[in-house]
Amino acid sequence: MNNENKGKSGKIQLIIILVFTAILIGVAGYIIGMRRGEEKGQNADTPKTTEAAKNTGDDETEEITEEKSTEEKTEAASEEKTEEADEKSSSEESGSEGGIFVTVNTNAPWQNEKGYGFQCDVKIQNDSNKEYKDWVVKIKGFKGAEIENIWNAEYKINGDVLELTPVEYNNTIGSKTTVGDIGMIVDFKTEEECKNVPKGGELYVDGKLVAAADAAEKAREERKKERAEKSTPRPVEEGTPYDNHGKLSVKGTDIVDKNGDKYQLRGISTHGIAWFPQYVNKDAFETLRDDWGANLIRIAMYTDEGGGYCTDGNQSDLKKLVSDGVEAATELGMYVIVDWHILHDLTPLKYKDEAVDFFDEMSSKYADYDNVIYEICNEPNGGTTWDDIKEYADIVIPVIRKNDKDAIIIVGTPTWSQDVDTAIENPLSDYDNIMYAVHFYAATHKDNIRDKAKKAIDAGLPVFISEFSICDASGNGGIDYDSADEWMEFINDNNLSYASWSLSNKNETSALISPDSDKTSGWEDGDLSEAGEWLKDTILSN
Ligand code: IDC
Repeated sequence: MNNENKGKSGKIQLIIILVFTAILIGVAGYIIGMRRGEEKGQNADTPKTTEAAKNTGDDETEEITEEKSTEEKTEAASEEKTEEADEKSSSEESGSEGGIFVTVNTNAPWQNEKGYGFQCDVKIQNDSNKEYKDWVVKIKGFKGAEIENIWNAEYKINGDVLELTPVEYNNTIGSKTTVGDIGMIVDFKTEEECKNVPKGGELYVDGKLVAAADAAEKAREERKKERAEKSTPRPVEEGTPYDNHGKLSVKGTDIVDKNGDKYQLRGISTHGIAWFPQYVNKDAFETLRDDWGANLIRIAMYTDEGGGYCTDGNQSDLKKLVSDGVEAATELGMYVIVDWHILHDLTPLKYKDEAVDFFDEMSSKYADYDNVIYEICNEPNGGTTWDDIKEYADIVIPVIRKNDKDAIIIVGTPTWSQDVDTAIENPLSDYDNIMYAVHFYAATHKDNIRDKAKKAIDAGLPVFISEFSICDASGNGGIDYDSADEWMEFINDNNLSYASWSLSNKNETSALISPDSDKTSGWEDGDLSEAGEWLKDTILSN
């Protein structure tokens, strides 16, 4: 055959193939159209790249399903969305319910011998009723990356895409659970490349896309919109909270202000000040007051860990931080809790002598400050009973009262400040202005803890939610928005005051600042974590 004939017969073959393909596509499109009752069906020959799969509009459904009907599935095409996958990641599904999302959190990069390194954490949150097995996560932007170290997943890099696969324990993602502990240290040559890693990843199961890379981001935007639609903005007060409300006291189960009107403290707790001292600053508190509507700051000083006051911490540095925080809050007319943050020490009796000295010093220093509140034991746990706590409180409260006759004092309760009901039979009735701590993490604690809190309130105990978050009790994991809403309703119905954990950019769900923002005040919306965004909206509205 001469070249010309070769060319001709080549063309004829091509035409036959095209016609045949077109017929196949037409038939498939017709069948799908009938099945779905829709009238779309073009673009059958558009190769579906993973990039295109990020778009979650309805129009894509046809492309994907039709493409499946051609015999020419490339590797990329075989990973395309199926009809089912598309339905899962449609805007409807990526709302607050029923979805599965992959979020990617990156720390601010640091310089190292490879160029720049950062920690990258990957979370797969399954809010759906389904269970997913043998998953693959794909995250773009990894060309030229080197993975120094990875935990809780296997990886490979294909061109631009980082591919993560499970290790044994997280191979199955149960319904309503979150795999929240996958992380790695990544190096790039330039800082720019580090910052280009997107905030979301795609999730594949059996070669099908079940979550698009922007599903989490879209769901977050959607929720923000819903919150804005549902809520009424709180009127802006002229003057500072303290100017308007002055000295607070406890009346019945409520906090009341200088006029005797019921008052609610709404605020933010620092993380451990030894770990995150940079957030104890006046500009930060001012941002929280003016942009978030907060009237309360809680200064959390761990006693037994991470530079703990009673262990390896530098006591004078820690006291300086507490005092900087109290002064800043005072100048801004905000209320401030000085929190003796017991946790690993289990019982407050362990360091009661140190507590006595500390609260003696604090309460004499702040005797004339009407905006200071003392929280004398964050979270007793490990079998510590109410009687143990009462024994401690009966030692520490008189020390404070000697200096400060009427400051509000919050007392922690057994089981990480959950079993407030155990104080009902034997309350601290010898003193005024005492409140009992209830702490919750909305994804873990629900009606069971609310019931205890209600029981205590009904029995006349004033309850203060001096720490909470909307994720699980580890301070990490997925956010449970429904549970968070139920808690806020309970809080507002009972005029409870609250402080949310935590003012930090730690790479954990409860941190209110996004891990890639190192701003220590003046945060814009893009600097906030999802929990931060929720809290800001919540404090700002009723
Ligand atoms: C957590 C922090 C975490 C830190 C840990 C140390 O979020 O970064 O490594 O403490 O033990 C509490 C505690 C609070 C915990 C928090 C989340 O009061 O100190 O902070 N939590 O675990 N009670 C319930 C949850």
